[in-house]
Order: sequence, then structure tokens, then C-alpha cells
Amino acid sequence: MLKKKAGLFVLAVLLLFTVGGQFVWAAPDTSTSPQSWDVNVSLAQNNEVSLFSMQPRTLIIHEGDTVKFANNGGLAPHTVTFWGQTTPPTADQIDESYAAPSAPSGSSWDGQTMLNSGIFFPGQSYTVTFTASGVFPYLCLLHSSMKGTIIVVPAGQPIPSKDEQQQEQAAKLKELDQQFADLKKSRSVPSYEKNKNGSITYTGYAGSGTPDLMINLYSPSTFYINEGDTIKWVTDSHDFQFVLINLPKGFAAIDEKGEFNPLLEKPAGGPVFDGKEFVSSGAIMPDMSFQLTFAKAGTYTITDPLWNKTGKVIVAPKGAAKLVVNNVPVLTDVQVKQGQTLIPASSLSQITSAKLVVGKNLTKYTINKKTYVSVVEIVNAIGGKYNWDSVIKTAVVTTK
Ligand SMILES: [Cu+2]
Repeated sequence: MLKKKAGLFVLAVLLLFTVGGQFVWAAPDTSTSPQSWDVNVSLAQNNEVSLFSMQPRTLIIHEGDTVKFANNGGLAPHTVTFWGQTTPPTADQIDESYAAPSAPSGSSWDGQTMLNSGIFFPGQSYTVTFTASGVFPYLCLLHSSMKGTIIVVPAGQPIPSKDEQQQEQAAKLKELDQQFADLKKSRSVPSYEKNKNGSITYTGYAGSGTPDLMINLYSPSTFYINEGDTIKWVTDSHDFQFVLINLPKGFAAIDEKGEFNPLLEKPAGGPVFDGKEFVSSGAIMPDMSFQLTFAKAGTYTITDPLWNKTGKVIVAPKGAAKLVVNNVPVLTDVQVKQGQTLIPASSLSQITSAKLVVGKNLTKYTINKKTYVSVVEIVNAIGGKYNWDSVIKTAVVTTK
């Protein structure tokens, strides 16, 4: 019976890789001596993005092989939990007892019982020797999107070699790099809607996530708004996110004892921000949001001291027109006169290093004895695109 079962698993593995067609199975591994394999239980890339998943998601090994599950993330604890042949508990049955390992690291496992690493932190790992064939799904109890599968094949049967599985993994990581770049770009501009009182509510992300990635960025990283406007931060990240303004000096997210700063646990300040008060969103989980109305012009830094990221909110005076060049706010006195967007001639260098002469290349406009130039004329002279968004009173220029 056991033999027949193992045969089916080999067939399943073969199907997986012929149907998927991604493996060029050049040198199958038919080794009979035990090997060690590695799985990243999350993997910190840089401060902007982490693999918040099991990598590789699917690993094919032989009976008797050992897998080291290593938490290579930057901050979050995880678990590696196999239900085996047991009935998985419901979400509300999972209590503190699951924080402890069901068997110590280094144990052998036959796929029958539950095997739970318990909570382990970055830099820590959990090692398992798989003694029976089978397809064994597992997950992290703290982050339900973190799932993986270990496929165990009888010793001596062919499996893709370690090199091939590593190449496949490298290709996947490249794909994820692109996924990150695409998402970052698509969220670099906020969405917005106009409120009944004429103010604008912008929506951005306090953190982003895909099934494989956790993106540790405010998107957009800079908001350019007017007094009276509101920003709503949402998140589809895997873990809670924060928006804090005017942090107390020496603020630490986690103290020496590993405890959370109580200021992170409770929302503070708002819903209208006067420019001076301490504001904390509290923990923003996926499907939650945090909203703040900015009453005073100024430039404010927003901070997430837990994930160590910052962003900016630039608030222009009420009703003032704004100029954004290549996604970067240009802070200057923007005037709209007879359908023309004008900026002081003295601000020309903030847009271009090209030598444009007022009165020769650019028409001279005078308002209150000050010299202004037309943004459209500048764009025409240096090449690029100009768009006037009348809802948010913003001239949007792209020169590259
Ligand atoms: Cu996790």
C-alpha cells in the first residue's frame, strides 16, 4: 500500500513539472544519500521590500532529507506548521499554545501528526527530517498568505536537482523584482475624490503587499495637498502599518524588553491635524484605514517607526494652485491667469537647467510688480507633457 502511494506521488511530481513545463529536467537527482535543503521563511531584500512568503513555495526532496526553514526576514516572527493527517483547528481554536514548538527543531516527521515550529524570529530556524513520502502543505499561523508545500519522494526516485530547483527559484525572484517595480510605479500617484465642501480626499497606501511580497513604502511617498484636504491611508500589506506625525524625541517602537511602545497601540490626535500635535494612526490592518485632515500649510514627515519608513505631506495654502514636475512637487507661487499657469521667473531653475531667457524664449508676465513665466511655454521649449488638473488645481508636467 505504501509503495503504491509513493508511486502516485512520483507521478504527481512528474505531472507538476511536465504540465508546468518550467523545468528543463536536465540532470535528475536520484540520490540515495540524505541531503539538506533550505527554505526562506520570508527574506528581507532591502528596506523597501521583503519576500513575505515561503521561498521556494514548493520544494521537492527525498525521504530522509532534511529541510532547514530559516526566518530570514527583517522583523516579523513566523511559524512553520504542518497539519499532517490531523484536522486543522479553526482560527479561534488557535491559542497561545501554538507559540511553542510541538517537537524540537531537528526532529524527524512522518507526515502523520501535526508538526509546528512554534514562533521563531529573524535569525532563527527550524529543521525537520522528512521520513515518509507525500505532499505536505504547510503555513505560517501568523500570516495566512504564507503557505508552502514540501513534496517528499522515495529515496532513489528522480527529483529535480538542487541546482535546477535553485535556478527555478532565481527566475521566480526576478519575476518578483518586476512585480515590485510595477506595483511601486502604479501606486506612485494617489487617487482622490472631491468632497461636498470643495476639499479633496486623497487615498494612498500605508503599506502594500502581494501574495509573495511585503512592500514597506508609503505610496505615494509624498502627498502634495491644500489646507483642508484629507488623506486616507489604506493597506493591503501582510502586517500592521503605522502613520505617525511629530514623534516624541527618542521614540522607540519596541523597548529593551521587546514590548511595544504604548503610543503605538492607541490612536492619538486627529481627525484634524493642526500642524503641532502628536498624531498616531494606531495599528492599521489590511481592510482598515486611517484618515487625517490637514488644517495648516507646511511640510510634515510621516513615520512608521516599526517598519522604519518615512513619507512626506506637503500642504499648500487653501485654494493655492500647485505644480508637480516628474512626480516631484515644485514649491513655488503658482498663479493661474487667463488660462495660463504662471510661476515666478526666479523658480525657473527648479524645473529646468536649460538657459531660457525671459522676454526672448519666454513671454514676460507681470503680477504685482513680480515677473512670471508660463509653465506651458517652458514645457514647449524643453520638451515634455503638460496637463492641468482643475479638480486638484495642479499643473502636472512630465519632462522625461
Ligand atoms: Cu508569518
